[in-house]
Parts: sequence; C-alpha cells; structure tokens
Amino acid sequence: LSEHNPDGKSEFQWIGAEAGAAERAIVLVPVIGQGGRQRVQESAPGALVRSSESRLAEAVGLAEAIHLVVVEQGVVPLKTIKPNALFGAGKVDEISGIVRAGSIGLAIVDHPLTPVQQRNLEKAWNCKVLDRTGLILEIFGERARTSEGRLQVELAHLNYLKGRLVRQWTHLERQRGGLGKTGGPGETQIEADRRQLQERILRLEKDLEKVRRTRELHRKKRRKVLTPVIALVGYTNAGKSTLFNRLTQSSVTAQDMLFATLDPTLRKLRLPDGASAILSDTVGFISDLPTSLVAAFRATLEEVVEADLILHVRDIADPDNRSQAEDVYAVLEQLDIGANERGRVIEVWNKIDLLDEVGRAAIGSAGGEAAGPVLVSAATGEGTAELLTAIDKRIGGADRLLNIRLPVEELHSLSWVYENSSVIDRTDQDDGSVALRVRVQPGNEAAFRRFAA
Ligand SMILES: Nc1nc2c(ncn2[C@@H]2O[C@H](COP(=O)(O)OP(=O)(O)OP(=O)(O)O)[C@@H](O)[C@H]2O)c(=O)[nH]1
Ligand SMILES: [Mg+2]
Repeated sequence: LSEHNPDGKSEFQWIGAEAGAAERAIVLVPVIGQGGRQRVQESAPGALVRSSESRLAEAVGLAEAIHLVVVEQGVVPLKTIKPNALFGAGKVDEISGIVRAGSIGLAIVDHPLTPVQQRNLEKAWNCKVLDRTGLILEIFGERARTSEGRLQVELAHLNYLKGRLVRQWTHLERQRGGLGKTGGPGETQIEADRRQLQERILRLEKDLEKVRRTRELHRKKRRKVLTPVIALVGYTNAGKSTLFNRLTQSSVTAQDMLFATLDPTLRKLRLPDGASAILSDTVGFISDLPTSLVAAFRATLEEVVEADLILHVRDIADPDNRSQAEDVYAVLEQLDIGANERGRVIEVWNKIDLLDEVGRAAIGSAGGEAAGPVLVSAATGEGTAELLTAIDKRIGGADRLLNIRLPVEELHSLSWVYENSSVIDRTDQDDGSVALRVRVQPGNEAAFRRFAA
C-alpha cells in the first residue's frame, strides 16, 4: 500500500478504468437450496421473494455499469455452500471450461465470497473473481467524480479490504498453532499491512469529517433562511435523476444504467404557491448494499437524514418494485429514518407511462389512501403537477424540523421553546448554551428564526 494522497485521489486501479479494454465477463448467481428456482431473503422473515431471473438481470446490469462485456450468465443452483470454493467441485470444473472457452477475464459471483473462496476460484478458473460487494465498490470507484465521493468510496474499499486481511490473519494464526503474534515473517507482513490500512482509514475518516462539517455548515445556512429541503431516494434506476431534471429544469445525468448518480446535486425547486424548496438528488440504493458503503456515504446521505421531506421514487413498472421498496426502507432504517418517521416520506410511483390500462387500474386503486402515493411519469411529465401540489401541502402545512441554539443569555426562553414546539433532541453544550432539534408548526417558524443554529 502506498502513502495516502492528500488531494483525495484514489490510488486503486479500478477494473473498468484499465486502458479501455472491455473485459469479457461471466455473471453467476448462486441460489442456495430448494432446487434453486427462488430464494427467500434470510434476513427478513416474510420478506418478498425475488426471482432468481431478476437477480440475474440485476447482476448483469451491475456488471454492465462498469462496461464489462457479459458473454456468459447463469443462475447456479447449489444444495449447500462449500467453504473452500462456494461451489462444489463439479460446478467449479464446469465453469472453468466455460471461462476458458469464452476467453473470460473476470467472473462476477453475486454472493459474498470469503477471501479463501475467492482465491481458490481465481486459481481454478484462472481469471479475476469479484463478489457483489467488490463489484459495487468497483462501480462506485469508477463513478466518483468529486473528491468527497472519492474519499467515501476509498474508505469503503479499505474497510472491505481490512475485513479480508483480518480473516486471513486469524486463519494463519490458527495454522501456526498458538505461536501468537510474534511469529514468522508472514504474520509480521500481514500485521504491517493491517496497520497501514488502519492508518489510512483513520486519515480518510478525518478528511471526511471535515467534509461533513462543511456540509453541515451549508445546511445550517439553509436552515437560517428556513428553506425546506426535499431529498429524492429510491432504488437505483428508479428515475430519481429524470424526475429531478423534470422538476427543476436541470440536466443532471440520467440514464438506463445502475448507479448513474453518485455525487449529490442540489437545486432550487419552485412550488406552485410561489414558495421554494431545495431538491437533492443522490446515490440510489440496491439490495444487499454493503453496510460499510452506507457508513462511508454518511456525509452524502446526511442530506437525506436532515431533509424536511423525502420523496421515495419507485419504478412501478418493474415487477420487483415491492421488494426494491423494502430494500430502500431497510437502508433508510440504517440512516435512523425508522417507521415512525414515515410521515416525512411521500411515495412517488414513477414510470406509469410504461403501464397498460390494466396495470394502471391496479395501482390506481392503491393510490386512494389518504397519504397515498403520487403517480407520475418523469419521462412524459404526467402527474408532476399533482406531485408539486402534494409537496406544497406537506411543506406548507406540515411541521418543520429546525435546529436551534439558545446562547446562555437566552436560556430563559427555554420554557417558551418547550411550550411552542416539540423537542426531538437536546444537547447541553460545554459553553452553557443549549442546542435543540425541534418540530415547529408552520405558523411558529418565524418566531423561532432568531434562534436558528
Ligand atoms: N419510460 C420511462 N422511463 C423513465 C422514467 N423515468 C426515468 N426513466 C428511465 O429510467 C432510467 C433511469 O433513470 P434515472 O433518472 O437515471 O434513474 P436514477 O434513479 O437516477 O438512477 P441511479 O442514479 O442510477 O440510481 C433512464 O433510462 C430513464 O430514461 C419514466 O417515467 N418513464
Ligand atoms: Mg440518478
């Protein structure tokens, strides 16, 4: 590992970036148990079942997102997971033949691989092997444009590598039969690597902390003028950027590619009643999004956490959209936007232009609930007027979340604050001042303005 680069440039060689040579790839989706037709998500009992075909289509989409040429693809039913190579020996051989025949340089396995499994498969197939997390990290690495984005991706990548080193190390330790940490040169090397990794992780975290503070300053400035912030969230490729462009007359990148957007963009949004808000477009979510990635993207995702209103964009024409929505809510939960905060969310069912009459009728009835979804087509503009009205209603009529601070000389107003708002969070600062996060009715906003933090 080389030294950390202070300008925030990543030092990884991203696969897709290598000399433009489009790598030929095979995409494999292992399906464990039940003859392999379908897999129930283990993590959430009662969760929706995603077909192995759609998992394969998504994995191929991920591979294509870094311009790999997918020459072979398949669902691989497995009875059990083999610790040494994930697949059984027969399957490993079979795939080895396919890899050789197709001059394939990279195999994507849409399942977590242990370092041992990855190494054994690379040896057996004589090609590079990436698991799902590795692939997503590659995509993010290629997409990251801003120094902030690069810092975040590099941090996630280092954490991923660290996990692998640690496991490798414990494995060696066990092999050495309790010789302990002062053993041979192999151990020392891994230990040194790990220390260097750790040092770089710490430096990156420090750099990101600076980024986070700068963003926080900007957010505070926005809070001072009480401009509400609206964040777009949703599964990757749901149409967030297309909707963003439609609503703000901008032209950020929107394309039929997974993770087209990585870095957040903010634009002013004009509401029908003349008020304005700030709309933010950001990275999409995906199932099995590595937690380390969510953690690394915290600085970016805080726009979402702090937003007054969240638009959850769903590709309603995608047969998988219900399980995608569950994945999105799972990530929101990781960001501490739990079920009790759902009042802050408007569901936007996008791509209705792709539905036939039957499809429209089916979702039309679901749209009847009080706080029901708003049906739109970001592509044609249908429904966007209704969406703006819905936003207006929420922003105009709903309580606002404000960050305020009472300096020592204003502490006598504390009881007034408690009477006129609901206090969500309170921090008593070292200098005697009190920082609060409060929910305020629209009519009371002006009175709170003088305490804006
Ligand atoms: N037919 C149709 N296609 C749409 C609509 N909205 C978006 N799309 C298409 O869906 C694809 C993805 O759109 P994006 O706006 O890039 O999606 P995104 O949610 O920003 O995706 P990521 O940034 O990759 O997470 C593009 O090919 C869009 O043209 C819609 O209302 N109807
Ligand atoms: Mg986008």
